[in-house]
This record gives sequence, structure tokens and C-alpha cells, in this order.
Amino acid sequence: MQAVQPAAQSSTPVLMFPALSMLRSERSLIGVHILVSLVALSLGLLMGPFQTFRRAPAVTEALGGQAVAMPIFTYYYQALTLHGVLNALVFTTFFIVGFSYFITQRSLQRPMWSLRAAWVAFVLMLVGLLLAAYAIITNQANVLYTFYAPMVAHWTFYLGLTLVIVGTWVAFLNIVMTYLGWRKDHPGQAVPLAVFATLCNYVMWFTATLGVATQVLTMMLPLSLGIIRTTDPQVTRILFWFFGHPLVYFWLIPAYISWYTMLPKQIGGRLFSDQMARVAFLMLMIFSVPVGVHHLFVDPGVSEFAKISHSLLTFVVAVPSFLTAFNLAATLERAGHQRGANALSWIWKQPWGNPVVAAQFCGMLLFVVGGITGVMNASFSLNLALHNTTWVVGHFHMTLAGAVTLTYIGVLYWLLPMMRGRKLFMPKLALAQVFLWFSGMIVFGAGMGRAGIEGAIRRTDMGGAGAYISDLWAPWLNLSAIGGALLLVSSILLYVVLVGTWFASKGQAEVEAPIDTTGPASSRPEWFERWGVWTAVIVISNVIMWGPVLIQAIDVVNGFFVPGNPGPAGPGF
Ligand code: HAS
Repeated sequence: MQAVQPAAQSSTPVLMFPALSMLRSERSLIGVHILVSLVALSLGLLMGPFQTFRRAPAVTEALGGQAVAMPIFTYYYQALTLHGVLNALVFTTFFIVGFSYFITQRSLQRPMWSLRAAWVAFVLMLVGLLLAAYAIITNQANVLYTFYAPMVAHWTFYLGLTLVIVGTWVAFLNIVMTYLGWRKDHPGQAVPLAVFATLCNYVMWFTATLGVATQVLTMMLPLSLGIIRTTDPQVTRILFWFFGHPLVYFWLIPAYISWYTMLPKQIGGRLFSDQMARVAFLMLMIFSVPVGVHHLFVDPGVSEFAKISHSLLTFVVAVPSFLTAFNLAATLERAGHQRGANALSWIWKQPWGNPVVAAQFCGMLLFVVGGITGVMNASFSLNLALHNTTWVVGHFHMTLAGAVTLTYIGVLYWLLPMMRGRKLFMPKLALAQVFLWFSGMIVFGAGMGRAGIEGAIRRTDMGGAGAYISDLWAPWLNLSAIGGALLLVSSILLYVVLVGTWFASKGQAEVEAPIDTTGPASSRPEWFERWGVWTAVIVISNVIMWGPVLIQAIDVVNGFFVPGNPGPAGPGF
């Protein structure tokens, strides 16, 4: 099955990929990543709707004053931690790494630099996941997915997450080495856009994870092991958010890769501008790290100057998304005109009946709302009113659970059939799943957003005994439960389609991988692929933007690292 052919001018083997299915090596490597991501998502998803039911006064009233209990993990913060960690960290990371291997191999038409390294990365990530899962499942890591101090988890949680990150670094190395091999064989040629974007994503990810690795290795892990007695919560927050904001673009870029490089093929069109797309990816790579103080606007330990400058730069990091909106709208409009649409009807003259396409369109529409709410968050003065309210939950469900997850679902709806060599199971059901997800997320987001404007606080067990719920919040929390119900049905349909595709689908796969194997000559590598220059810009901008924030916060003598055992008054689990 694995046909290998020598490249014209190189000694490196070139893989001949089947158009409608996968090579065995591809299927197993990518398959295990997707499998883990989907198992994680199934459990993570389940916790979501039940939170909305638990928070809704109408549901509590209907049950005679008894709030809905969370399934399996009944303690609210345990369920919330699982929801965030499994959906936002595990589902995404495993999916992204598996998808990146697929993109890299297929676009460059060559095997990964080292298949063994890819498996080592997977094992590291899997062992890490099991360690972290042990801590969460045994109720010893109720620290939410933003795991900074003062809450402390069992040490296996931190060690596990460290291994997951190290695994992604090995994956990064593998992708870079594969690219360098290709670059050597293709001097002067632009790398395909999907790989260019993947490289930008991993460069940004590597930079960002240096922050969280420092936080975990020098503060949280020693604290949880009792090696140090105290640590500085403010510094852990700063280091976490050095990582936390680029993390959201790590999720977003694979969705953008699908929108920019795959969707045009799926709608029978062509990307409006490859160069503008490359500028957008470079901007995301450079500007997504030095903006994270926008998560710390209400923290007393960060200077006003840092807050204002990070706020301004956050508006800059929205620019690549505005470029994306323009580039994609032009792409869609052109494809619509090819179908005979006029200046307005191009929106409808698209293949809306194809679940792969509809999922991405719905994701884009949700991202318009997610983007606007994000820009509102970035404003220092508005943020003071919105921070830590359910408004923020509305924002990230439009972006992460909306745009990103729906796009990943769209990808799964062609990737899984390819992997299995069978048709998508019940495409009409898949379409219904997509529209239900879209409607559920809009309703949920509207409810959470409006409740947040009224002051409803996030991360609070509003179903707990005696919890205060203002009359102003109640209708919106009820609305969010309607969204939760729609999302629950959509999640069930999702797994019916995915499991059905694997086990029950009959016909042969008929959708080809939407992959470009060349970059346009106009996207000149001597301009775009200057990785040394971009790295220098990243280093300098972060030293300028984060250096003073850290220097101001770190108190080496009293806070950061105080050796000794925590004793009975130390961190509890
Ligand atoms: Fe955010 C908090 C600001 C983007 C996720 N964000 C969060 C949190 C998460 C998150 C998870 O400044 C909560 C963290 C926590 O737990 O505390 N965010 C922004 C800004 C952007 C942004 C300025 N966020 C994202 C993305 C996420 C994400 C993407 C996940 C994937 N965010 C914030 C701030 C906070 C925050 C503050 C802190 C709040 C607080 O106080 O705690 C921007 O990047 C957004 C730019 C996007 C646009 C939209 C462009 C639209 C496009 C669609 C094209 C559509 C077309 C129409 C063409 C400008 C590209 C197609 C038509 C058809 C018919 C199909």
C-alpha cells in the first residue's frame, strides 16, 4: 500500500498518497491522535449542558427546588475542570498534532522526518494525559483549565501537563525537520500555505509554552510536591497568561488553515490572496504572545502602563482576523459569482447542504460574534465591567466552542471517511448536527453574554445551596439552558455520525483530501520564510512587553521560591 518513489533531484523518498484513503502509516499515527481527542471530547462535552441546566432557575424550580446534579463527577468544580481541560486542552491538542502531521505529509508529499519521533511524541502526550486525568478523576485537581496559584493540584496533574507539552515540542521538531528536508529539495519555491501556517502555529506555541513550562516546573510542581513552601500567585498568573492568550490562536490557526486552504476547494473556488493569508499568519505568530496582560486588567500586581500597552497590542492581534474576514469573504463571493450569484446572493449560492462546508460557514458566522466580543474584552475600560462575568464564557464559546470546534467537526466529516475509506454516515444527520450546534451555541452565547452584562459571575456554582441569583440574570441563565439542551442533542448526533462512519457506513469514500502541494510563486520564500528574522522579532517584542511585567512582580526573597515543606498549613487538595 505504501508506494515510495524517488524524488527527481533528491535522495529523499516521496510518498504517493492515495486520493481517497490513507496510507497505513498515516492512518495509524493520525488515527490515534484523533481517537484520543474524540474520547476526551465525548466526556468533556457531557459536562457542558448539565452546567447550563444546573445554573438555570427554571430547571431548578421544575425539579421542586433541587438543582440538577452534574453527571458522574458531581462536584461542580471537578466537572468544570474536566470540561475545560478535556475540551480546551486535550481535544484540541491531540486533534491539532494529528491534523498537523496530515497537513505536513500530504502538502509536502513526503514522510515525516521521523515516524519514531512522532510516536514518541504521542506516547509522551498520552502518558501525560493519563497522569493529569488521574489527578482530576480522583478529585485532586479541581483547579480549572487555567491552573495558576493559589489553587494547587496533585503533582501528577502538573507532571502530566508538562509531558503533554513536551510531546508537542517533539512534534514541532519533527514538523520543522520535515520542512527543512523539503526546503533543501525545493530551493526558491514557496512552501504550501497550510504548512506555512502550521509552522507559524508551532513557533508561536513553542514561545508560549516556555511561560507555562516555567510556571509549572519552577512553581506549581515543586509546590505540589512539597519541595517549596510558598509561591507567588501573581507570578503564576503572569506566566500562565504569557501562555494563555497564544493558546487560543493555537486552537484557531488549524481552523484558519481549513478556511484558507481547504474550504476554497470544497466550494469549487480559489483563495483570493495567498500573500495576504501569509501576512495574517505571520502577524498571529508575532503578536499573539505580547498581549496576554489583557487577561490581567483587574490584577493589582501589574502596572497601568503594561495594561494599556497590552490592550493596544491586542487590537493589533485582531488585525490578522480582520484580514482573514476580508480574504475569505472575497473568496466566497468569487465562488458564488462562478455559480451565477449577484452582489448579495453569493451568501446563499454556496454548498450549504454539504455538512463539511456548512460546519465551516457556521463557524465563521459564530466567529464574527466571537471576534466582536473579543475586541470589546480588549478594551481596558469595558473589561473592568465584563471581566469574570459570564460574558467572557459567551465570548469563548463563540470562538473556541463555536468557530474552532465546528470547523474541526467539518474537518472530521471528511478526514474520518478518508481514514476509514468509507462514505460519511448519514450526511443529512451530520447537517442537522451542524445547524443544531450553531443554533445551540448562539442561544447559549446570547444567554451567557447578557447575563454577564447584568453582572452574573462566572465559575460559580449557581445551583449550589443558597447561591444568589439576581432576577436580572435568571431569564438569561434559563435561555442558556435552552442552548445547552440544543447542544446536548447536537453532541449526541455528532457521535452517531462519527461512530456510524467508522462502523456502519457502507459505500466507498468519495471525497478527496483538500490539499495543495505547491505554494504560488508570488508568495516569495525570501520574504515570508525568514524564520530567523521572525524569531528575533518575537524575542525582542516579548522582552519589551513582558520583561517589565515580570520584573515588577517577581519577589525572589519572599514569594517566588521559598524552600521547605508546606506542612499542615500548606497547599491542600
Ligand atoms: Fe478571546 C478571553 C480578547 C479571540 C478564547 N478568549 C478569552 C477566553 C478564551 C478565549 C477561552 O482582551 C477566556 C480565558 C479564561 O478562561 O479566562 N479574544 C480576544 C480578542 C480576540 C480573541 C481581541 N479568544 C479569541 C479566540 C479564542 C478566544 C480566537 C479561541 C479560539 N479574549 C480576549 C480578552 C479576554 C479573552 C481580552 C479576557 C477577558 C477577561 O476579562 O477575562 C481576537 O483575536 C478576535 C478577532 C476576530 C475577529 C473576527 C473576524 C471574523 C472572521 C470570520 C469571517 C466571516 C466571514 C463571513 C467571511 C475580528 C475571520 C462568512 C459568511 C458566510 C455566509 C459563511
